[in-house]
Amino acid sequence: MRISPQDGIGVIVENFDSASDDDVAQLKRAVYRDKIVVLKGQDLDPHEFLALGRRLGRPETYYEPIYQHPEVPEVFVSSNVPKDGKQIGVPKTGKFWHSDYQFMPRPFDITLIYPQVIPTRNRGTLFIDLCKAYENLSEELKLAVKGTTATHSVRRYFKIRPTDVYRPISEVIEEVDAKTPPVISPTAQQHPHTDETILYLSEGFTLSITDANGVDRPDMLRELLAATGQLDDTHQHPAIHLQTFEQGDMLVWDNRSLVHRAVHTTAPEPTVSFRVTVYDDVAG
Ligand code: 7UC
Ligand code: FE
Repeated sequence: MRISPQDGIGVIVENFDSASDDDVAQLKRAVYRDKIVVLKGQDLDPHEFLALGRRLGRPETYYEPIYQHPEVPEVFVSSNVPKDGKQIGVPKTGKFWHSDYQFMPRPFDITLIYPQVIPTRNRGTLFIDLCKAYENLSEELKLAVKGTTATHSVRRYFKIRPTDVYRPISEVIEEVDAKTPPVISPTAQQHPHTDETILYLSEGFTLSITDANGVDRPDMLRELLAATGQLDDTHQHPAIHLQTFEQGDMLVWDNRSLVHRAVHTTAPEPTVSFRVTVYDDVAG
């Protein structure tokens, strides 16, 4: 296999052989070191895609069944294209800054996205490296973050399911909070593979920051989100990396240290992508 750098964050990998243990080990190292890997020339059905995911870790099935691929539930489907007249997966997923499963007790370690139908305009995924974001904080802010915790929840971005139609919204919200209660984690945390410090928060899922005295700090949350680039609605902030892709590309990224957001066309263009998410060998 051949690894070459790309502009911004990440590397391009060509001639990857998923049957080769050496290629898989190199790919994993690249994911942790370079954060985003663009695997070129992939031609896989959903079963083969899942098998590739298994080479990187233990796949986890998304907890809400509406997202699951009808034949391979471990494959998460983002799609606005009906199949045989039926909606499969969920349209317009992830259109906000987040990391995958950040609202769960154990967020995913590695995400693999395999675009199937790619729109002609406004395609791609935006990324921000939260390790770089921490590094770039002022010494004063780094000190202030120490000992604080961040609370994450899916509450603001939970998608109404077809079965929720005509249910009172309060009941749906209660169900979301019961099934996925807010999770609390250190705002600054160590990456187990690289030892970098991650400023672990997102505009979409992080509800609040609590300081060492137990005081809610909305001011600090805003300041940190702004510093990372997540409050820039023009998406021109220098920390934002636009990852584009073409047919046959697969994106593999370090979900611990990146936040991302999908770019979705405003025009009603068909868009389909498959996703597999895995846990690696670090206990958690
Ligand atoms: O529909 C979506 O945007 C899915 C989102 C709430 N969760 C994706 C994830 O993996 O955390
Ligand atoms: Fe996502």
